[in-house]
Order: sequence, then C-alpha cells, then structure tokens
Amino acid sequence: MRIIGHIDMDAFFASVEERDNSRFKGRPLVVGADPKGGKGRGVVSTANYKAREYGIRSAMPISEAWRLSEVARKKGMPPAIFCEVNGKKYSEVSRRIMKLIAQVIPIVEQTSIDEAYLDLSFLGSYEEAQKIAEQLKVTIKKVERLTTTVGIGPNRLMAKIATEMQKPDGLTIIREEEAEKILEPLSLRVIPGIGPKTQTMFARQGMRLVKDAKNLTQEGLKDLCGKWGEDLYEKLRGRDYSPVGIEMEIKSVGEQETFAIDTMNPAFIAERLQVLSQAVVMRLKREGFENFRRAVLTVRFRDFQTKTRSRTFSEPISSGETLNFEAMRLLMAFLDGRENPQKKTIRLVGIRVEELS
Ligand code: TTP
Ligand code: MG
Repeated sequence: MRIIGHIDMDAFFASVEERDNSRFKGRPLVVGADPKGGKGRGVVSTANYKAREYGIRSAMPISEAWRLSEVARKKGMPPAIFCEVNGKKYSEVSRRIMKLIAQVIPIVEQTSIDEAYLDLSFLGSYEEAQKIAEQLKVTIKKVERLTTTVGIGPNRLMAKIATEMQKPDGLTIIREEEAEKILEPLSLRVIPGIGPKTQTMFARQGMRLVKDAKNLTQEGLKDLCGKWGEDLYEKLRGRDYSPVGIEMEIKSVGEQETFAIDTMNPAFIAERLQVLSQAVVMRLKREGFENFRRAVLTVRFRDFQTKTRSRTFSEPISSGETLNFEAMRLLMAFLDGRENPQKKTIRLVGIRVEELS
C-alpha cells in the first residue's frame, strides 16, 4: 500500500517575518515589493491570512495590494504592513525544516521552498502516517515557531489536494476508497497540469468540475489534451502513479517578456530587464535555490532572429541587482553594432540563470 504525504508551510514568507518582528504580530502583513505609497511596481510574494481577508494574494501587483489595504483602512480596519522579501532568510529556514523532516522520513522530495512530498508507505497504515504527521507539525512548531499544513493520501495528487482542503495549520487525510468521490465536486483547476488555459478550454465545452470531465473517454481526453489525456483520465479518478523521491532536476530559472511594440529604446529595455531580474531571483529562491553562477540574456529581434549571450561568474551570485547589472552589460552588445549590425528593433528579451546551488 502506498501512503503519500504533502507538507506546505502556512503563508511561509509572511509567517517567518511575523515570527521575527514582534511589531507585525496580529497585523495584516504583505511581503513583497516596496508599495511606495501605491506607486510601487513589482508584486506581492505572499500575504498572511489577515491580509488575505482584504483580498490580497501572491503575485498581485503591489499597487493593488496597497489599494486594498487603503480600502480596509477607510472602513476602520487596520491597514496592512508591507515588508520586503528576505530571500536568504527564507531559504535558510526552509533548509532547516527540510532537515527536520528528513530526520523522521527517509524519502522526501522537496518541490518548492516551502513544500515537499513524503513517502509514508513504510509506516504501513494511515493511523501511523497520521501520528508521524502530527509529530512533525509539533516539532516544526517547537523548533521554528512556524505552522504547517499536511495532507495525506494514496498518491501525490490526493496528498496535495488534502493539504489544500484545510489550511492553515491543517492535517487532512484522504483514504484511497474516498479519493474519487472527494474529487468529483471540485473545480478542474485542482488537478495539477490544468492551468487557466486548459480550464478555459474545458469551460467552453461546458465542463467546470472534475465530475463533468469524467464523462469523457480516454480517447476523448486525448483528443482534447494530447498525450497527457491518458494521465488526466486517471487523475480525474483520483489515481496517480508518479513516485516520490525522484527530484525533478531544475537546471535553470528564467523569465522573458515580449514587448507590445518592437523597440530599441535603451531606457525602456533597461527598465524591463530590472523587473525580469527581480522576478528571476524571486523564482530562484522559491524553487529552493540560493545562488546561480551563469546569467544568460536572450534577445529576439523583430524578424524573430534570436540570440543569446551569457556570462559565467567565478563565484556563486545571489543578488537580483548583480543579475540586473550583468544583463545590462550583455544587452549593450545588442544595442550597438556588435550583435546587431543592422540595428534591428527588439521584440523580446529574456533572462535566465544556470548552475544553480
Ligand atoms: P505558497 O506555499 O504557495 O504560499 P504560502 O506559503 O505563502 O501560503 P499558503 O499558506 O497558502 O501555503 O508559496 C510559498 C512561498 O513562496 C510564499 O510564502 C512566498 C513565495 N511565493 C512568491 O514569492 N510568489 C508567488 O506567486 C507564490 C505563489 C509564492
Ligand atoms: Mg505554503
């Protein structure tokens, strides 16, 4: 019998900041870019649960979060506190938590800075799995003063869904025989792999819930989704055979942007590179890495010719500013004759980091 656990820290970045700053206690807290009185650019990394009551969410523009906080303030509720991202600190906390988990569970697969899958099959029963999960929650609370949510199920899919069912500080168990029925009334979005695009595609055909898509045959799903349809057919029924413990190798992290208009305006491109650099470093940290040793700049010209230039550092680098500086240096060759003798306008730029640690 397989028993799989999924563990996810609650409002991770915000909880660490609340823990470390007594003046944040009990207040709505937003971790992310500087809001600059509503004029700030960049996004929310995460918000604690109090700030989520105002509608503030991860990846929302920080200016929008500011606006929502102002709305709350005008209604007499406490405004949100805004706090910058301390990526290095969260990576360290994450590493310590993963160590605590590894002390009691032999097969652990970390999938992001605050998330991991646990193979609990060796415990032999859901009762034992529940006990170890409870223990783990207590240990993390005691050692790190942070709360976690755990889901337990017959496979990865159901373990993750169990986690989502009761947050924060939750522990939910879904047994194999309940899995299929629990999934049926849920939105198709709960199935990993169904993103906004696939969801829209299903919605156009009148399918919104898992149970709606269960009317399709395996062939029908394959027509809609390609080869992945076979896998999806199983997932819609709560079945997922993917193992825990085979770490998906993340070799690089990158972001790119296609401009609304092809351009050669250095100030505009520089500004976009800065935003991209920050986004790349943020994602790097989120994937559980601290450093990179190579920066790669991609430029696509108006005629779709695409070129890259890279720089490898002798030391591991962790800062977004250094990445931005390097990206700017690499960009120069595309603005003068070296990489762009015909002075073609630029359609897209991308930044990628490699050799991660
Ligand atoms: P999540 O586990 O998705 O979110 P969370 O831990 O803040 O909240 P929850 O209680 O719902 O689990 O992400 C973990 C951390 O990753 C989060 O604290 C901040 C960071 N993050 C971003 O920086 N940007 C994002 O868009 C998301 C989703 C997360
Ligand atoms: Mg989390």
